[in-house]
Amino acid sequence: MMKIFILSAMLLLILSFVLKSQNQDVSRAEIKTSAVCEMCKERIEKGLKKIEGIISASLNVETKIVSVEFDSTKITLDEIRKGITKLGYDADDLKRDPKAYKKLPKCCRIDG
Ligand SMILES: [Cu+2]
Repeated sequence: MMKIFILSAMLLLILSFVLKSQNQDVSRAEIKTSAVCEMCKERIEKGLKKIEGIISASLNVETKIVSVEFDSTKITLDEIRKGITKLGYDADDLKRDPKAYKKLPKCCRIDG
């Protein structure tokens, strides 16, 4: 009896895992930001990873491009761009949020 219980519990676990991975639709995107230094990199990467639906974020300081992996069933590319602007940075054609920008350390502001 116990064996059957454990077996069915395991099956259920596997099934839910498979369903979960099927429901996820992983997309990749590259977004141009206005990051200037390592601190910006950290802020953007950490800030993005906190957003639901974003799987990974990696910014290249030299190109200012952040590569994002996200679950497109949970978040859209535009919402990710908006998330970046709320951190105080431009994202492609979207302008940074002025309030968030003001809170950035001086070295992270483009116009000093
Ligand atoms: Cu910076």
